[in-house]
Amino acid sequence: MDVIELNCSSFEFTNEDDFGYEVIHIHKAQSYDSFFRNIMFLNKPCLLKVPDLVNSWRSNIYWVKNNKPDFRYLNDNYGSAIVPVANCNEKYYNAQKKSEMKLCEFLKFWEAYCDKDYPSDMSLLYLKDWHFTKDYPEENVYRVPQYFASDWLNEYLCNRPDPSDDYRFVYMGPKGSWTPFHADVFTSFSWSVNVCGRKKWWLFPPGEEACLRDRHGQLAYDASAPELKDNVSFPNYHKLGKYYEVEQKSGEAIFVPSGWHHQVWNLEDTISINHNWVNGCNIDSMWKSLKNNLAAVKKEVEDCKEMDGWEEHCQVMLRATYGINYREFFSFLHFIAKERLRFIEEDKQISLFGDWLLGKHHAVFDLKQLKKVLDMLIRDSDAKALASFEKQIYEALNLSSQIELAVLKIKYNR
Ligand SMILES: O=C(O)CCC(=O)C(=O)O
Ligand SMILES: [Fe+2]
Repeated sequence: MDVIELNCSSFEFTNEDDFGYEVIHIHKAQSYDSFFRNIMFLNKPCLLKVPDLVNSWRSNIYWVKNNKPDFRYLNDNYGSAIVPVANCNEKYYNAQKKSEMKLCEFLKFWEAYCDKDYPSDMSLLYLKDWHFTKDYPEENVYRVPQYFASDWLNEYLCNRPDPSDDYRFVYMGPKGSWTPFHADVFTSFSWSVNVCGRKKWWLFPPGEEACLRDRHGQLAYDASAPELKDNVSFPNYHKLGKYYEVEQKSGEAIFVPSGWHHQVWNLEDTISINHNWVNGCNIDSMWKSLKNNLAAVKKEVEDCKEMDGWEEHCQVMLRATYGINYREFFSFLHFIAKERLRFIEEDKQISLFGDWLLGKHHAVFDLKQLKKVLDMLIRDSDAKALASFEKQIYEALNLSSQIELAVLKIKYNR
């Protein structure tokens, strides 16, 4: 197995020398270290045209025939799977209407849609967010590229005693299917690789989305809609600054940074693999967004602030609207920190997604980043106000000291 190492652990990462954004194109295999420092840590978008990235993937070998999805293979092997499908022509609140169906039904639609030459008057279905690896753990249809292997979020979710939903997906859709304007869950990163087909991406640097809010503050559903140009409905659209259009071809990978809003179109019949993930480079961003979401919840229910258990109630609402609350966030940090400490102190190796091995320097980086967030959590006034969180604050304090000691030991090689 290959080890993912980060060179010079003593180097303090800063993002002060960040001179703005361009979409970086990588044409050949780059070192993990270089991708980590120059792209992921600086939160810059990137298109990776690494030769042969997908050539050995089973999905590339079996799911594709003559550069098109192999409907027959997919049907024969997974036809009975229940998959989530969006209707790209039907808006439901600010998203596409979603339903579930058997994969064989979706494939039947897709084949007919192609045969009829992609008619505009037919429903346009898009299979998205299929937890394929969870449904078919033995299939091993792709290998997580090393650049994306440091993935705390799925590492945590997949190792829970009750493995809940992960963030590892397969997308399949005909030419013309698309994903509305959005930013990803928890301000996570996302990576996406086209097994076949092509996508067009629009990527908006953090903050630009404010220009795509309507006069009620609602985010645009379609960033390309003509009504955005209407000054009354979208009063800030004229202030929109630079955004990026990227075409991602078959076999190419895209890295979408934290907090970047995006919209995506399939330019051909496309199958892609996609993960959302969080690691030491964007954990602070997840923490900030958790805090912002709690602030929004508190504002919403501030008129009953005097009620008994109001803080607790806000946490329940946070869980319902954002997906996690403080307790779960802490349990996530705790799990990753313990794993890294065991590795450093007891040499218990950590195998990452894609069968990459975590290097010692990387584990030290992870621990330092974890400590920063734990220290913010310990000092956080919302956390302190939460009576039932007292034990977690105490544990966070403990963990933070353990990390400090472990990092010092490594530094002085004891
Ligand atoms: O490929 C798509 O349609 C959407 C993918 C996406 O939003 C993502 O990877 O974050
Ligand atoms: Fe996304």
